[in-house]
Amino acid sequence: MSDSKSSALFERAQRVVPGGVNSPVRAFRAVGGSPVFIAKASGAYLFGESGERFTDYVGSWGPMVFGHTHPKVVAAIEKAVKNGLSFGAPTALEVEFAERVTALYPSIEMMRAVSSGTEATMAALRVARGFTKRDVIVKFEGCYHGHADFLLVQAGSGAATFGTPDSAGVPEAFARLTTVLPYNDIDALRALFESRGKEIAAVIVEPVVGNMGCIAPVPGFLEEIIALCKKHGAVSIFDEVMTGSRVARGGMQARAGLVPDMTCLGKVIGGGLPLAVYGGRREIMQQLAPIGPVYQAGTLSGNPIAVSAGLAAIELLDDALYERLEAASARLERGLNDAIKSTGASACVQRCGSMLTLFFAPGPIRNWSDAKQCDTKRFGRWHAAMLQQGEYWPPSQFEAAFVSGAHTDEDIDRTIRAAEKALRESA
Ligand code: HOZ
Repeated sequence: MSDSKSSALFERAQRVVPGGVNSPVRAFRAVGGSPVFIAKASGAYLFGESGERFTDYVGSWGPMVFGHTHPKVVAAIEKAVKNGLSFGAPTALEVEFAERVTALYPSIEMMRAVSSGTEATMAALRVARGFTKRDVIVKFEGCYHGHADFLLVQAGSGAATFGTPDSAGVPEAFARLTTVLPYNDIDALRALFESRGKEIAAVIVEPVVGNMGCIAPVPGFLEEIIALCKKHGAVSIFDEVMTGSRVARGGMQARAGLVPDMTCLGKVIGGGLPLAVYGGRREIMQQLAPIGPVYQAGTLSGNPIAVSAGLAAIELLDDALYERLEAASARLERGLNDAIKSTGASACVQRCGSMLTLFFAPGPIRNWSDAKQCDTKRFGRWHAAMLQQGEYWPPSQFEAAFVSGAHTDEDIDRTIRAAEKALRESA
C-alpha cells in the first residue's frame, strides 16, 4: 500500500538515489510494494506524506525507545543548536557524555564517540587488532555489525534480506580474515579456539540478535565467548548498537550480568541523532591515537547537537520506562501468540524486552539456518495487510520490531487485532 504522494516521491527518488532509498531495507522490496514516505512523527505514530497515521514498530530501527520527538530530547537539541552546530574541538558536553556512558556500562572504562554503529564496530575491531597484534576476527552467521568490508561476511539485516550476505566489492583477502560460526553454537566456538586460538584478535557478537529477527542467546553462549577470549588472549566485543539501553538500561550485558572487554553502542544512546560509541577496558582503549598507535578520527565525532540529544536520552532512561516497555511488549507478545493460535498460522513470536519478531515458522529460531526457513512470502503478505490497517512493522522478516514507551495499551490492542486479521488474510 502506498499513497499517491509516496508513489510520486519514490519515482523521483529512484532517478537520483539507488533503489530510491538511503538504506536498502527501507525500499520494501523484501515485502513487495513500495515505501511510505514519512513526513513527521510523534510518540508512537508516524505520519505519511498524505497525512495517514501509522502505529510505528520500527522506531527508526531502534533509537526511539521513548517514542518519537520526546519533548526533553527536542528541547536539548534546540538549546544546543543555539550554541553552534559543530566545532571540531573538544566540548564539556562530550566529557559529560563519556562520564554518563562509562557510569552506565561498567565494561566501558574509556570510550570514543563516533557517528554511526558501523563506525563503532569498525573502530572497535581495529583497536582489538592493534591491542592483540592479531588479524583474525570471529563473527556469527546472520549477525549484522554495520557495513565495513570485513563485517559484510554472512551478514544479517538488509544483507540477508536481499540475498547478499557476502557483498560484492569486498576483496576476498579482507573476508578471509573473518571467520564465521553459527550463532548459539558453543561447541563450534570452542573447537575454533582450540585450533586457532592464537590467531584470533576478537569475537564480535550481537548479545541478542536483532538483525535476523529477534534471537536470544542460549544459556552459556555469551559467557563462553567472554571466557574463551580471556583464556586465549582475544578481545570479546558486545555489539549492543541495537540492544544497548533497549533491553535494559545497561544493555544486554547488564541483563545477563556480564562484562565483555569492549562494547559498541548506537541508536538509543544517541537519542535519535547520528551518535554511536565504542569503548572498553582502559588498556585496550589506550591503544588509540594520540596516546597509542591505532588511528581513528572524525570531523563530526562527538558533535555537540548529537551529544546533547544523547545526554537528554540517558536522563530519561529510568525504571518507569523499562517497566512500561516490558508491560507493553509482553502484552503484544501475548496477543500475537493468541492470534497465531486462533488462526492456526505456522508462526512463532520471539521477544527480548522491547525487541520482538513474528517469525513465519514454527520455531524456535536459534540461528540463521532456522531463520532462513521462514515463509518470507507470507511475511510479505502479512506486512502489506498490516500496513493497510495503519500498522508500520519492519519491512523484512529479518529485522526486529521495537516497542516504545509511548505505545499505549490501546495501541497494542489495536495492533493485535490488526495482526490477527492480517494472519487470516495472508494465509
Ligand atoms: N541496518 C538497519 C536495521 N538493522 C537498517 C537501517 C535503516 O535502513 O535505516
